[in-house]
Amino acid sequence: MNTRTRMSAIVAILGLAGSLALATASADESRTTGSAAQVALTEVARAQNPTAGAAGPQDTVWIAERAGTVRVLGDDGLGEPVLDISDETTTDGERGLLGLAFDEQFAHLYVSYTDLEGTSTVDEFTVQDGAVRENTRRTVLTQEQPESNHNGGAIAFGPDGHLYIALGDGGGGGDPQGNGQKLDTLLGKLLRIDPQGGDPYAIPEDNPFAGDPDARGEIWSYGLRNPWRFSFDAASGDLFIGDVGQSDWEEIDWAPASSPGGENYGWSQMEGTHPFRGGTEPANHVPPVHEYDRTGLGCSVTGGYVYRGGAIPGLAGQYVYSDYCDGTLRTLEIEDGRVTGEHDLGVNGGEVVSFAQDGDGELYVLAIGGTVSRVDPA
Ligand SMILES: [Ca+2]
Repeated sequence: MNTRTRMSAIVAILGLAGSLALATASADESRTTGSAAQVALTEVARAQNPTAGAAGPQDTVWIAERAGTVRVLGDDGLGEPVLDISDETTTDGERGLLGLAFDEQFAHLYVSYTDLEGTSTVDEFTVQDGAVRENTRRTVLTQEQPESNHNGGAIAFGPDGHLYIALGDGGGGGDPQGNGQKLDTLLGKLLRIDPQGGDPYAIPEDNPFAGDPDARGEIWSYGLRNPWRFSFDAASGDLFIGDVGQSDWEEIDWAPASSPGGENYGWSQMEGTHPFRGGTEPANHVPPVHEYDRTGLGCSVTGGYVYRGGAIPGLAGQYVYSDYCDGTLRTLEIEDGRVTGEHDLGVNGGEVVSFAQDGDGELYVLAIGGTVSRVDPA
């Protein structure tokens, strides 16, 4: 199987192919300052279609597998499943177990998945002594999905202690319902809720649309197409969102930790910095801090993390990301919301679908084909 055929097969497996066109070519780096950090990828485990990972209790890393299992990374790879919801999800389209997160004290585990009807679901479990208590399960939030693609699915706690949930525009291609710009739907949004503050959750009073009768109070920011992966800088608290493009532009969105929320990232009036299908740029459009086209660097951005580990000093403070179709690890240097440097780390993680960050700030690269690799110094 040649590379292109193999890539096409893999894209079909994840179901991203509908809106994607694979491209081969090389593109010049437009801005490169200094030299890239010297890194190597060390395979630390094999997983069954890993989709997400999170730092867990007692310095562990927990890995979510697409079909519905969660396993803990140990010295000899992944252990036996510590949670199994495989009879409650499917892997058609872009569905499956798509995200997991712990709260700050590792008191609760949250999982994000599509249920048997394709409905995006976030469930909560109590964690005691490092173990999931399955009889404590509670559904926190659900959102029906009109199509099987663009589910988003990433979840993470922010530095403010609230749970952020990324939801795609509902799918179908081109945002046919215009959900990205509608404030009366959770689709095409990044949400912010307090899962412990109410039943099933509370809306923080300082959310940008809390109390607005014409908007959903859960919305933190909007105008997103498929915010597949997002993260907070563990040092600064700044927010980074990798928003997968429709057909031309992959983008990374950014907001400072001091943001009051309400950012409009433009979709589906805009794709990156470009009007989409005759769209008009919203007056409050927050353009991406970085975008790239489909002429060589890939076709589906995979958002990562700002590196805050100690093993690779040359990588400190850089935002590490990749692309599902390209697999190359790349970094951005960002100052005050502006990209001041771009680097190609010269290593390839395969079909990179996700990154994970452990309690020490070290990064892991997850490829849908099954490898879990740690980013090490070369
Ligand atoms: Ca955008």
